[in-house]
Amino acid sequence: MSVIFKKTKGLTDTPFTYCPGCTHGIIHRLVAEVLEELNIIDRSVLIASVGCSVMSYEFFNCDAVQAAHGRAPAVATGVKRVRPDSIVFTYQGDGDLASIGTGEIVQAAHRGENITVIFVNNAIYGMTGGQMAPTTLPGQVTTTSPYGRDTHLQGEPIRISEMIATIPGAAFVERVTVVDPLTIRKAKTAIKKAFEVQLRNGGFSMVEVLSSCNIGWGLSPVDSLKFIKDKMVPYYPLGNFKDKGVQS
Ligand SMILES: Cc1ncc(C[n+]2csc(CCOP(=O)(O)OP(=O)(O)O)c2C)c(N)n1
Repeated sequence: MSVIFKKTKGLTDTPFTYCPGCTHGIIHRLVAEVLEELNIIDRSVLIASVGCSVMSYEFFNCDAVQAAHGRAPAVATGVKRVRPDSIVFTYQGDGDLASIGTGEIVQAAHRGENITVIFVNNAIYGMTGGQMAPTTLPGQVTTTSPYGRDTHLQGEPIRISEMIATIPGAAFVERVTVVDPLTIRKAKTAIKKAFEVQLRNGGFSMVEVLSSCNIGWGLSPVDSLKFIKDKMVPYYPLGNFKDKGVQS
């Protein structure tokens, strides 16, 4: 019997620690498949961040470094500069990248670091109990905004992709999601392009993935995907925000 689907070599056999229904697992698989298809597993270095994906160094079948909260782009900079033949990517949540690590991501993009950033935006701090993040939607209830995010007090959520796309050093910036087969395919295409930019020494590349946190949001897995489509996408439109075309 011919094999039509098998697990990618880009992942180890370690079971994921993610909650059932969370889309981190889908994003992991897409990244791992891209590493395999580009034949770069052996020279890839993951910079794991802090958050639900803190254990991702156990899941990707490549070398990895664990960075302090928000500091993954700085660690990635060091690894890439010391070992320029490596393919270096960070995997960061929105609490990590858009809050404590805002300075790191902006400066890394400004320097045009030849790294790839996978930015997983689930609109809250998932691991620590569902607190409000800079990306929490207006009116969204979290454990630290029980009456909903008040934009007069807490400001509007940060649209990271749009902001990073304005930076000259950013070569490729795209926002995707993983709520159905079509969006999953598009997400994989964007992730592949981002790695291809790095392979061609094109500079900074980032893919933002709108992701679910059904436990933190207090929704079922199915309703969480609906929440992404109905609530997140209108505020965080999907699409490409920057493409210098170096990968084609
Ligand atoms: C310097 C520092 N401050 C705070 C924390 C606590 N902390 C751990 S995970 C986390 C939030 C992570 O949220 P996010 O990046 O959105 O990832 P998610 O868990 O939602 O995937 C925080 C604040 C920490 N580990 N280190």
